Amino acid sequence: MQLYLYDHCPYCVRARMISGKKMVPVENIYLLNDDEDTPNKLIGKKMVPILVKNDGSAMGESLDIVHYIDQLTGGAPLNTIIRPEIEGWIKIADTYRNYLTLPRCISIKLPEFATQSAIDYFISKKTAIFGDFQQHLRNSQIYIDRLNADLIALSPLILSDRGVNGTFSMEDILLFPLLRNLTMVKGVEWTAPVLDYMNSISRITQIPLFDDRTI
Ligand SMILES: N[C@@H](CCC(=O)N[C@@H](CS)C(=O)NCC(=O)O)C(=O)O
Repeated sequence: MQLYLYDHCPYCVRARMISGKKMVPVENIYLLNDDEDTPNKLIGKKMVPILVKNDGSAMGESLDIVHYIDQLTGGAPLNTIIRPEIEGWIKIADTYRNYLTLPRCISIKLPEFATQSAIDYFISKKTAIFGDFQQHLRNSQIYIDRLNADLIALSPLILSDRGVNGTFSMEDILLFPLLRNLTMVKGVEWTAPVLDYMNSISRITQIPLFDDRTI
């Protein structure tokens, strides 16, 4: 199977997590961000992740892909219970995380931004939705302070470094991709429980963090 994706895309990380954890062989194909033709041809819209199954059919929507790969392997399906505290934490982080990650992800040598036209496409599209990147970079400390406080609040919700609710579950599929993206941000004060959790899930799912290239 092939997974069409961008490295900075948290929805794509969901799909990578389940294939990594369940050791289902999937070939990652990184698209340039301005490649509209490939996704349009596969699923009729410009969106990733896209899984091309062994029978050649294409599937979009990250959670559909997670469920598909999960059931392929047999065994116990992922626990899909999401604690309201985790849902609430994600909702709060969603209000500012893009202001930190969108202006940075174009500068850390990701495959989807290998050309200037891919970078320009992304800046133009995301600026229209989220506002000016330079402004967000200037305001970074405001969002980093918020994140630091939120990481302290998240720490007691992490019950194990094998999975935020004790074992690998849907909570990890929703939470880890957001945290992973935030590892590209310099100056974040990661608490020990969150850091242990991220390093462990990174190992289990074979998805590297961005902590070697913070800006
Ligand atoms: N509901 C979709 C959302 C996927 C999504 O928003 N993907 C973004 C990348 S993070 C995308 O492809 N956006 C179109 C674009 O970047 O042009 C899912 O869960 O798979």
